[in-house]
Amino acid sequence: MKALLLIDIQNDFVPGGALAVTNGDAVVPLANQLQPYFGLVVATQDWHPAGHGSFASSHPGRQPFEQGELHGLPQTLWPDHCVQGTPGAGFVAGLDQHRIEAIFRKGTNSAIDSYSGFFDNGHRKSTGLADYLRGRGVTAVYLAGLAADFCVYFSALDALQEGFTVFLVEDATRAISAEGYKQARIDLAQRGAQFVTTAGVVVDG
Ligand code: VGL
Ligand code: ZN
Repeated sequence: MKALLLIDIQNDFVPGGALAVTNGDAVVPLANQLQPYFGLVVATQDWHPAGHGSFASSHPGRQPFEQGELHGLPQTLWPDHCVQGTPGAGFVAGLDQHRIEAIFRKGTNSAIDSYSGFFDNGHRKSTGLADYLRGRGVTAVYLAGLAADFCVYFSALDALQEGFTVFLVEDATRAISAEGYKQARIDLAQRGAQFVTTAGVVVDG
């Protein structure tokens, strides 16, 4: 069984949002088009408490996009984004939500960031996503959403490590940094991830 994982298709990651990914809104119609081809659709949601440790605003004198540290782990410092219950944390209005059977929230602990939908960045705590997928008989996951070089990338890495067959629906993602995604793509390919397009999924069923 194959599942579609819709990663962080939230207002703060599309143009007009606090951590807007260039053309991030372009993934929305593709995410909608993909959904009927999957037996299971799951979404992840970046869901930070106010004052989260990944926010530059929590580090006096530091600016967004600088490299910092969070409890011993290297941490990119972000603009405040996806604060629980704010409009920025909501799913993009155009996203078809009626097939989404479960939503896995992450980044809820102020002391650690969580790019992957499976684990926090220190791999200390599971979100339960892998067990949920296995419980539903899923063997292959297709990833779409934002951002290709952060939450999609790290979700794909963990999905591979958890033993799933991993497909990235490449036209249905956008990156924060083109250079960052270039490196991420090489790494994912080396680890056995496969790259497909929305049209390919739709044609092959
Ligand atoms: C993300 C940076 C910080 C993402 C989340 O969804 O890719 N990136 N938080
Ligand atoms: Zn975040």
